[in-house]
Amino acid sequence: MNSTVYVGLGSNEGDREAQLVSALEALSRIDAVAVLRCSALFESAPVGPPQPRYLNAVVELECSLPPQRLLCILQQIEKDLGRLPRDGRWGPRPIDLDILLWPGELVADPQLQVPHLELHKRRFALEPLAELAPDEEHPVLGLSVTQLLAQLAPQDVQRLEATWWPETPSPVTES
Ligand code: PH2
Ligand code: MG
Ligand code: MG
Repeated sequence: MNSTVYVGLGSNEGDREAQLVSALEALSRIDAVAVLRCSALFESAPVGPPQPRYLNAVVELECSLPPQRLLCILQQIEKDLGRLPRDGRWGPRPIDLDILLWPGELVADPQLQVPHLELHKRRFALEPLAELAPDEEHPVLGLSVTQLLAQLAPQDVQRLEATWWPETPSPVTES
């Protein structure tokens, strides 16, 4: 069965935009995944320890895999794009791919939580998500993406005019 999934992309090491584009291309090569729409790119101040600024975006996927299988694929793409285990949970990283929201799914396993446990606190994830799914509800908090944003303090998150990134929000066509 196909479901819609929202995945957050982040990069704050190396050529950030090229790595986000490479991650998008890798996702669109997976048979069980189709990239439906992309948010704009956003540049954001790091949340957590001091480190370089991030580029963030959110993509809407259609996916016929269960959450754990999609997680494995995202982790493999991170590895292929040069993410090392030493990059850890909060350090700088060339690429980070997180399942943010999966309408109809709640996952509370040690290695995967959906919705993402920090989603409601992070403007760098909610602002791009709001371009794609403003009315989607957080199944635990019972608030829409727009409502979550409205209750959040300001954070330094700037929407960028895209350069190579697909025009937004629009379908990504595969060649
Ligand atoms: N990701 C983190 C930690 N801090 N800050 C911003 N601005 N963007 C991120 O993607 C991000 C972060 C851990 O995944
Ligand atoms: Mg993350
Ligand atoms: Mg991650």
